[in-house]
Amino acid sequence: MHIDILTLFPGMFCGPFEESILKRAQEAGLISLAVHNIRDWAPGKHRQCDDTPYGGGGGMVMKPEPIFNAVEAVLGMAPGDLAPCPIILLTPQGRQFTQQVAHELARHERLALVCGRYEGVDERVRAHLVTDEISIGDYVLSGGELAAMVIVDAVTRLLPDALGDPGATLHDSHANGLLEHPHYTRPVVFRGWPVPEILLSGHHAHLARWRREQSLLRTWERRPDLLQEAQLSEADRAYLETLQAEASS
Ligand code: 9D3
Repeated sequence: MHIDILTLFPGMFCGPFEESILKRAQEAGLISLAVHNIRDWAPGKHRQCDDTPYGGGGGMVMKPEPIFNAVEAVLGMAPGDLAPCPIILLTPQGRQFTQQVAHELARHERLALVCGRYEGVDERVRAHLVTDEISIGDYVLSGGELAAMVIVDAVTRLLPDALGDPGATLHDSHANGLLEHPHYTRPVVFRGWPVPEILLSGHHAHLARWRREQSLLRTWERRPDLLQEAQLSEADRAYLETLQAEASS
């Protein structure tokens, strides 16, 4: 997979792309990331990329020309060409990024991520250049850069072999629609707090049921909304009913 990122702040991407999974995935040739400075395609001596909004009201708006020029050059498009890959604008007005959207994006060979700044981008970028608009959640960021990093991270770890373990993403929270059971490692007693006995017992069937119930308990306590969509067995439903009964007594 190849991801082009277009931004006014290319320096922001240096750290995150050079560590851990993203670093290894690039070294392994699973993914290539190219960060482009939109300012390089801005015309004029001052390479101005923002301007005041028509109609007034404060703040600044990203000019369309540098963004169109940058995207067309990077993707090898002529003006008016059909987009050769998804061209995604990161904006608070986009559809919300979820694990499902990450899976959807991971199916493409190439993506272009356009990072908005200031109050937003000229509407003609939305209307005539981008093919998709994504937000990472309902909070106010300073621009699309951190959102682009979040998307690159979530998509990369879905690429086959990115984690060295083909099954690893199946266990992820949200992959099976429930929160995860608690995890413990050595020492068996830490500051007087022991690891639950069941984890040491070797009863594989009991352990599996315990983990499933811990997972259901956590989800019921913290994210009951997730239970609506989760795949639940009869045993799962029976356990949830005991929780419900305890709570209402
Ligand atoms: C003060 C301006 N805002 C009114 C609430 C509108 C606004 C414009 C631009 C708010 C934030 C931004 C910059 N944010 C992004 O470009 C952005 C973003 C975000 O803020 N939250 C979640 N996902 C994203 S993706 C891009």
